[in-house]
Amino acid sequence: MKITAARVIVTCPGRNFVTLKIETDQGVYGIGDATLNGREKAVATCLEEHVAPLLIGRDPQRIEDIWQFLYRGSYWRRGPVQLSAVSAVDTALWDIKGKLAGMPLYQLLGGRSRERVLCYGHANGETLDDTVAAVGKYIDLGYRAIRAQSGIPGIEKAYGIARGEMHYEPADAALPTETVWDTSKYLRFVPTLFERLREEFGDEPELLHDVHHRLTPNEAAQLGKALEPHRLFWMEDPTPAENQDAFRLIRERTTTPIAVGEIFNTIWDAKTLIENQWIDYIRTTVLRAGGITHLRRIADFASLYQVRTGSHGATDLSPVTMGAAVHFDTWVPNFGIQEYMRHSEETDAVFPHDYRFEDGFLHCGEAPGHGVDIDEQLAAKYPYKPAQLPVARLEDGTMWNW
Ligand code: GCO
Ligand code: MG
Repeated sequence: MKITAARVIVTCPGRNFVTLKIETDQGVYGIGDATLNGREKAVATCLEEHVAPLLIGRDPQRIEDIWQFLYRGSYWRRGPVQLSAVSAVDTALWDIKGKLAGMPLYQLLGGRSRERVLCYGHANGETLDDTVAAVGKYIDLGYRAIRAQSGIPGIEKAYGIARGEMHYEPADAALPTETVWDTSKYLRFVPTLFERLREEFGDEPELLHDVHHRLTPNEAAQLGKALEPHRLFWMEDPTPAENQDAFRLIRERTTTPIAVGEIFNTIWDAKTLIENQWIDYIRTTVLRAGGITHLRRIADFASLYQVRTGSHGATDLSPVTMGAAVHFDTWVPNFGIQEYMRHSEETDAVFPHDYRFEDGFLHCGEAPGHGVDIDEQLAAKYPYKPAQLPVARLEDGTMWNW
């Protein structure tokens, strides 16, 4: 059996997506997601110019060997562009294997560990009251776990706040929008938000919050401590994680659970965090961290240290990633939670899929492979539209972490 083509499809049904379609001489094809928000063309070019030619003529059943060939064989290991490309190939190959076997992906991995997959949705609002109302809306929709982000008094554009209803898309302009950040205002405000949410909704709903890399380790420890009475499910990305040792300072000062890893590309980005048990949840995804093949390795390593999975699932990960993720979550023994930011109707139409949300949980389907396809004719109607992520500066103009 041979790979005959590896084609890249770029489409923008409301937001940009890069999709890889691997075709074989037996008519079976597989789909992989290669979307890297704000850097879509870099991955598309990497795939088209450098990776696709390496695949032609290879046996698509040799997933592990192709993974090793692309990772070890590229010499330039790691990095979001290279690993998003490798992930797309790997996801497409697992899709092909599932179709050949006539089995859904979770069966290939070892079968079901659970009946359904707990997921969390995104509630956000310009003000505290708006955010409380948004959380209420998610509870009405059946969500049991909800991430809450709010506008902060005195900060004009806070991370995570949607302009429209339900769909938050940070990549909002061809050139990065400049936002202003103020740590003191943020630290004063956030505990009041969660105090109010517990008052309104009681102990039952799981509440999450994304700090989005804005704090120093000591500030993150202060926030974690202040949030302890409100029992968060997790505090995400409290500080940038290039220096994994920084998390010791947070861990030793607060019991608020910590989740990290949506931008990680390999196990090496998380190794110190996991083996020291400085985090509770690892957020690596099928798309960013080497596909099913490598994500499985990370999850197995994490399980030795009682670290559970909590994969990234923002809208910039296409339904292809979401489909593969729900299969992975259905199997992975040390599953924690799955982020689920619902896609727009236009996006769902371009990517027909059989996973579904019901009653606060996601369910994967039984179709062979990961169960997500692409309607190429429809995709062609939505041409690529340049959009980059914002940047943040302190009030004096200093560049900060967005
Ligand atoms: C999350 C993420 C996203 C990112 C986005 C960047 O937790 O869902 O932080 O909101 O900002 O995926 O492309
Ligand atoms: Mg995040």
